[in-house]
Amino acid sequence: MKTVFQKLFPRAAMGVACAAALTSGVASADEHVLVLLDRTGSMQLESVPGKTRFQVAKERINAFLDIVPPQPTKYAFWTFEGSSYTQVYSFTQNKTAAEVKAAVNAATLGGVTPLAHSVCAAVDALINYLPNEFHSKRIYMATDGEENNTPTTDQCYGPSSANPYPSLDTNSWQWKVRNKACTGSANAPGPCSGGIPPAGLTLIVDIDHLYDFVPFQADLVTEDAEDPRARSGFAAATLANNDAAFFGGLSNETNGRYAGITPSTPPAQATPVPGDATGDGCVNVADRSAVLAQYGQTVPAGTPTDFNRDRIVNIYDHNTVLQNYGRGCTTTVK
Ligand SMILES: [Ca+2]
Ligand SMILES: [Ca+2]
Repeated sequence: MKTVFQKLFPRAAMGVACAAALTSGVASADEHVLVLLDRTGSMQLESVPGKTRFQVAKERINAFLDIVPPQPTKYAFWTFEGSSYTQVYSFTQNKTAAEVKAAVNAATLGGVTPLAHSVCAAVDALINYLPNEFHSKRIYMATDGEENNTPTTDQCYGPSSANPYPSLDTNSWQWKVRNKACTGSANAPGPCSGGIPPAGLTLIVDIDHLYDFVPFQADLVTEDAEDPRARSGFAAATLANNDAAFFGGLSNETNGRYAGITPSTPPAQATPVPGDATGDGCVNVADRSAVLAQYGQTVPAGTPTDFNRDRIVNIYDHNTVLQNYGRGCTTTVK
């Protein structure tokens, strides 16, 4: 278990600790979640049929904010485009999930993509917010990738890695972002489990990646090598697939959740309803049964029944089903 909270409370004691907190009203450690929304121009491209990448990203963030969190949560909400990021809300503003949702829904599209710059600044914001207390820390980024505008003076500026994750080129932007998220320093490789000084904080990175998946077809590229359009198509596909490998790897290393959403992703999974563990777009008895079947279990990141992403299926996930019961269903099953 990687979060500070979970380090403090060993797995066997977790149920007891949660139960004690519920009955006594004693506050446990908080979770600090920085939501980072890509609002660059390419987010206007179509994702699943009838919805832009931007719309899908917004709906997914909305769904995340509708789950029942496992502990008190403080939110920050940033967007990025152009030359930098915008701090729409900082942690110290103490905004509610509903206020963050409203701001997410009001976000508009802009220009180019300072992705590395924004992620690394977000890591700093999380490290520096209440640095001497024990809290879980999470970045939740929705993006279509394609980093192209981090300032050359930035801590995480670098060329794109020629080699895909995990063999990232030293000093590439991907290498620096990965190091930053894991060790707190862009130029310091090290295990994500080592903890970021001074408190030994570990950071979770969740990424929703909205892109077009293009299968890797070496034969086709060789035959069409004379066609500039084929080459550029191949380059774009390589870029998207390398982004997918990097984002997936970074999420995995930090015990976060990666979701790749392409135009062929089933709509109910592209824009999930909170509480829908079965992925059919409807919250009903089947979802409750799915949660109960894994109740009390520690599960891998991304497990559908673990709505609040703390890698434990318990009362909070069950409450997420109950609070959203009937949502998305054409016929209500009680
Ligand atoms: Ca369902
Ligand atoms: Ca959970």
